[in-house]
Amino acid sequence: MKDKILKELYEHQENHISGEYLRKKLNVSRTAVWKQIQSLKEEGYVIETMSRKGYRLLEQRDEILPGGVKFNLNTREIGKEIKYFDTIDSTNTYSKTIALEVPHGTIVMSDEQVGGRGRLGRNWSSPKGEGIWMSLILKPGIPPNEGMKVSHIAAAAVCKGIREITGLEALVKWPNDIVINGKKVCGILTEVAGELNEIHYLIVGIGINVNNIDFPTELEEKASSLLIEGKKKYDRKELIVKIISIFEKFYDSFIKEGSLEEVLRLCRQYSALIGREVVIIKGGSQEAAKVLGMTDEGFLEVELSDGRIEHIFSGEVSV
Ligand code: BT5
Repeated sequence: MKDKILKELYEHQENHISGEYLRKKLNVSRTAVWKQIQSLKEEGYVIETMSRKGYRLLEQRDEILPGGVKFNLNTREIGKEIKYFDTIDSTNTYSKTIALEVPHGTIVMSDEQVGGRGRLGRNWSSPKGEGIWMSLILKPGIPPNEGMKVSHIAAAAVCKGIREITGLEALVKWPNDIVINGKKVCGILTEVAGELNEIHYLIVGIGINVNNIDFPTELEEKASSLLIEGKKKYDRKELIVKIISIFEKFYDSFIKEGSLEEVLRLCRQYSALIGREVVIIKGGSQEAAKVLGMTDEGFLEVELSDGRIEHIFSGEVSV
């Protein structure tokens, strides 16, 4: 019932709606309506209550409370269920604990992460109210070695979404970063649980620096945010809705038709690496190479200094 009340409030944000209207619409008592409104307020929704007029949802532009995302999404499955936190250690870590019980497409998001993770045990800085810190829980029924492709789908969706909303020239830095003017604005952490031949679930963690004004000293040189690059604040809800919608389209055509065509086209067109001289970091060693392209499998195709051509599956590349 709470969800239905929330939906009504979102749909009538311009006006107040009366307790009587809600009571009739949902066929419950006025006390029940009142109780649910109190409970929504406790969750952080700002609801104005005026005698004789009723209730109205007041939402600051930059809130990311789940209703604002959920009721603006037109997706089929992804984001139908949203778990929202003010603060959490890591949305990826939490997602793992609930993945088997929740439906495919559930999104976990938090206004802040205090233990945000990157790859290989690295940290991901996730200050409160400034970015998008979310994880998608997916159950695609594909072999684990295909998981990497879902990561490329996420990268393409984030890149396209950022471009459409902000007009900024976001590029995909293979395999999992989005950069603007050479600085990282987004990182993606895809984690897979399953057996040799089938994935049980896959968690795609997406961290986007949206309205960060500054960064810890150690990140200053390499990190940026949409606000810093675009010189204005962006609405995180709007970005989430756009990115999730694009993601579901790409994901569906991959799962249903096995097609990654549009994703690969975007990753190639907006590649931060193709055509450039880079350094490939493998374990402790480093090797200079020129990036030739991206294969249909999503590998990076490089030419090493001795002329050998290699396809890189995962790893670190610096420019
Ligand atoms: C990544 O790892 O880029 C993956 C980041 C994924 C974050 C999301 S947020 C939601 C979900 N929940 C999580 O706990 N994680 C996911 P990697 O390629 O290993 O990059 C990590 C490196 O990026 C760090 O070692 C820093 O140098 C740098 N870094 C840390 N925080 C950053 C930030 N906010 N912006 C840009 N760079 C950052």
